[in-house]
Amino acid sequence: MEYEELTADSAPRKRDQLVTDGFAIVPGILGDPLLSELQTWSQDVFERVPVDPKYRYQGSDIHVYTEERWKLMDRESTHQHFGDPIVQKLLDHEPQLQACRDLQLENLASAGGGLILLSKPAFGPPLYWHQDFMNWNHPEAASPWPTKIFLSYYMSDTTRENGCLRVIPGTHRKRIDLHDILPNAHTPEIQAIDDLDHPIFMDHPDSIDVPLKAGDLIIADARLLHAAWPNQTDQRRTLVLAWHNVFDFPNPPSWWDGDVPDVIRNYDPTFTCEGTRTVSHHLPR
Ligand SMILES: O=C(O)CCC(=O)C(=O)O
Ligand SMILES: [Fe+2]
Repeated sequence: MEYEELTADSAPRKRDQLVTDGFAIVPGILGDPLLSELQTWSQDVFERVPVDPKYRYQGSDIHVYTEERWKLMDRESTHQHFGDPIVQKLLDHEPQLQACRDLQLENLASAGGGLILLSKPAFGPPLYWHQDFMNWNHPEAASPWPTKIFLSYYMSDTTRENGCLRVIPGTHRKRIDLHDILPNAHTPEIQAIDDLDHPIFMDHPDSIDVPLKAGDLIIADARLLHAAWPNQTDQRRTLVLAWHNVFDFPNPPSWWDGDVPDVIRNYDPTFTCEGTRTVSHHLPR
């Protein structure tokens, strides 16, 4: 599939697609030499790291931080958590910064100063349907614009055959039946499911495949339902994902011309709640 380049015409359309569908794609943002460097580096990391069976559906769950953040964290490096200068390089990658400016993603900031390496090994299983939002009891969950997004790149071209991403457009703002049967993402409960015919892996009628070229930027709202097909090839399929905060909640984007829900207009900044991955009344049917 070919995706549209970012131009003065397409930028506002893509920005609106992120709002409406919950994701947007900007092709060709990560090229050489940084793409090759990330490919070689990530291969190297995976040669050193054994796959923990509990991450068999995600493939891996390796958190790599900027050196600055890693120093502040003051932890021992492990196979799963460490610092590396390549993280800052990616966060500062000018074409990515430019694309985000073009999409008017204001107040964009790395959440936690890191990236996550997710790798489906050769012949790896599918990834279950899930959403990654962690603050469903907060008025932020009802926001018509995104507040938490991932910026991701696949290290190889992806197709249904090697386990490309799948999404159900619009589910970041609308509850569907599938929400009712999903255990919380990346918890022991969902990791314990062994049956690949379980509905968490279903071929949902509203889902679409998102095949990408290596280095295409995909931006998605943390609330969006997504999954990945199994990898039926003998080549590893790796993803580099970085969580970001965006916009200055409760303030809408400068370009917002839609409604602002009452829960956000009347937001009390002293409000606090426990984080949760379980969807709430903030996600209406
Ligand atoms: O493997 C992928 O394509 C997506 C990974 C993902 O969404 C996750 O691990 O939360
Ligand atoms: Fe995810």
